[in-house]
Amino acid sequence: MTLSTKTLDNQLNRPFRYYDSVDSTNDLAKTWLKDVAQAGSVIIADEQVKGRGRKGRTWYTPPNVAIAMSVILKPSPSDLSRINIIGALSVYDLAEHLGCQNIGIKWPNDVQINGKKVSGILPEVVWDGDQLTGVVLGMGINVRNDFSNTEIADKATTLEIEAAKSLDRAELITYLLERIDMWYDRITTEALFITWKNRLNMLGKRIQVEELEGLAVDVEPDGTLLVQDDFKQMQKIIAGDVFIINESGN
Ligand code: BT5
Repeated sequence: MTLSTKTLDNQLNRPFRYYDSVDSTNDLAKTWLKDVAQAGSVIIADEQVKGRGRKGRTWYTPPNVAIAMSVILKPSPSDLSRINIIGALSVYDLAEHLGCQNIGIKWPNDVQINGKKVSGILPEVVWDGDQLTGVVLGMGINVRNDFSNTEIADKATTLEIEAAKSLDRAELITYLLERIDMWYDRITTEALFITWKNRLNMLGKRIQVEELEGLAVDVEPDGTLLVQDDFKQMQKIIAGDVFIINESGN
């Protein structure tokens, strides 16, 4: 079924704005947040023409095949580092619910299935001076994209491929928002952190993160990654791109 305001209206019990095509749902959500949107409000688009990843990278959202959405949240400043985690856990839950196998979270925010990326998360924080206005949790999920003949053909996958069935995006969005609400209610809990930690797919492996190579040893409750370098020094990594070098950690 195609996405539309009508199909979503029947399913979503929250303020939402749906668009056929946007530059980036995160940009619209930030504007709505500054106009005093209620927490839990969501922007959804069928297509993004300037979808963003981290560090100015492109996130592909062609029409009819994916989910692009940005959820407006108003956490306390001390919980900001957990918004990313809530996004990744909710997509993981969705993939599990659909019967996908071999799901993992690659630190900090990629949800992978069978080692390929199915979703990316981009939280963006909005401040008014030193006051936190809120945060926009941007989520991109591949549902039935065709990546053949693209440069990410061997790195990206979709929920329809991995679940081996056709899927209705409005139903997926409804389920995802339920999971986001559930985890958001538990934002300060140990359970949220432990579940995320257990779902990470690179702990115990030799990784490269930015300039550093070493053993991915652990994560801290604020999401920081601990990597033991080759001089046996523990390095704390707050942000970066992880590449798994060796499954055994040696
Ligand atoms: C991310 O960045 O993974 C965060 C993506 C967030 C997208 C959502 S969609 C709704 C909201 N509105 C936005 O404008 N953004 C958010 P990063 O870790 O930097 O990964 C980007 C890289 O993933 C790109 O450089 C490509 O290599 C790859 N990529 C791009 N599109 C992809 C896709 N659809 N599926 C898998 N990989 C993709």
